[in-house]
Amino acid sequence: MTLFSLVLTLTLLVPSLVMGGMDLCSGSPGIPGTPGAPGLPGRDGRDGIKGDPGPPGPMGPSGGLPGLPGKDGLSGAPGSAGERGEKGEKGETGPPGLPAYLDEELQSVLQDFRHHILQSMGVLNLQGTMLHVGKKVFSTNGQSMNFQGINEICAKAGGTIATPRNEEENSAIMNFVKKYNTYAYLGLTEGKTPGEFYYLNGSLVEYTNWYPGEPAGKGLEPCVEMYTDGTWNDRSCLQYRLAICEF
Ligand SMILES: [Ca+2]
Repeated sequence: MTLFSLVLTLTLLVPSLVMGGMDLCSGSPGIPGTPGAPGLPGRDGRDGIKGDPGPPGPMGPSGGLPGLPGKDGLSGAPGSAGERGEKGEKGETGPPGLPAYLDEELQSVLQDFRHHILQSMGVLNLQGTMLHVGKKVFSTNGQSMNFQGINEICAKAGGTIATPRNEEENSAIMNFVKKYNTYAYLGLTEGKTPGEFYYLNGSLVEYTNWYPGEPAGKGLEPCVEMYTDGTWNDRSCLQYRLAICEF
């Protein structure tokens, strides 16, 4: 029997001895026994709450396999403009537009043109510097110059030197000759044969209104001037004559 077992037995017996002998005698309580040995470990407790994530681990050894590609970065700034490309080929012809008489914008423009042209013609007619004969218009700047100078000034204005093709046109030119009281050169020149005159386009003259006895220059008067009565005379090209053009 161990000391522990003995103590335990006495502890259990003493109270009954004491109780049973209560009436017989009373003693003082005994001293407390020594503490018992620690018990067996208890069962595991419940799981605790999840802890915080730990710090990142150390970098792995070099020489490992490359990782997956990362995400795309932010867009960069726009680049500078490139050089101008070559001109493309001409496109196909577009669809046909409205007929002219249904095109209101076109009709409006034509009305404006007509109005401005009539205004300008009114001014020129009033000044007496423009005469209509059929589809032809004769005009003068009132200046006198030689045959070459008249041809140049008429060409510069977009016309040619006045050339009467019939009596009506001849009368219109005569009106300017009378008004300025100055003979005018006409658009005719003498050919290789004396007395034969040609238009400036090279064709033989068809309508003529020679003064009686003319042309009498015999090849020495290759130009033609108009007198104030509308008749013609062959003359040197170096005189100063009224500049009349036709358009
Ligand atoms: Ca003559």
